[in-house]
Amino acid sequence: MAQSQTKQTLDFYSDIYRNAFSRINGIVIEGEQEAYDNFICLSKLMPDHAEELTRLGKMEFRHRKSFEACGRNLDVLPDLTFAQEFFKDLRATFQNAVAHHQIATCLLIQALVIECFAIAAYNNYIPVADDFARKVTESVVADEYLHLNFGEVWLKAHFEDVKAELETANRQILPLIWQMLSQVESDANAIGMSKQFLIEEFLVRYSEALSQLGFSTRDILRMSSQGLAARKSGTSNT
Ligand code: PL3
Ligand code: FE2
Ligand code: FE2
Repeated sequence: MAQSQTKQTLDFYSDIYRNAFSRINGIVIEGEQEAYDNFICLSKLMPDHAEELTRLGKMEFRHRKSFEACGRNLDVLPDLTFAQEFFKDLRATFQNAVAHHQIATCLLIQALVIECFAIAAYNNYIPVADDFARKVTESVVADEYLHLNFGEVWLKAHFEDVKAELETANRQILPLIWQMLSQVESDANAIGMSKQFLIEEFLVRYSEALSQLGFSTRDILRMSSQGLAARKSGTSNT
């Protein structure tokens, strides 16, 4: 397959690789930091689950440290300024939901969308990673399934009450995710990953999660393709 062909030609110490990796590494470090912040916010919004959410947040903090080690191992400095800009809109959307006490929206953003995005990214990175980063990423991705599961369990238990809120949140968030994927496309290619695989893996994980909650196939297809068709045909703002 295309990924393994690319792998043979990757030079982890070339300028091209290290330059792209400084932004990708920055994104995953900042992404783990955002995830930590989001779980801490959630622990305040959901006092009954505060202990578990704090525990999940601490895992994200360890992930950040692990990915910092991956950058150091290749002697690459993560571009955190770029990464903060990359997450800006997603962060603002989450913070707005926090301000309005929209727990379901917060969980959709962090526990479903961001975690599915991370699982898709990490699973695609593992086959093309250097040995050190591969081991790190394998152990990180195992944790991300637990984070996804937390959101699935809570949202499923409150499904009828939160269904409409989730559809609205989905409409807001998915176009941002497609935009973020486009921004990272050329750097992801330079380190041996493909945008198409990222989209596919994201859609598989996200639609499985929506189905767990109780959405119908029709709902899932409508929701998971939100903003995708419009972007392709050149129309912005769905
Ligand atoms: C949740 O625990 C962490 C969220 C991190 C989100 C990362 C998204 C990364 C998208 C960029 C694709 C490149 C992946 C490279 C993997 C090292
Ligand atoms: Fe994480
Ligand atoms: Fe996570």
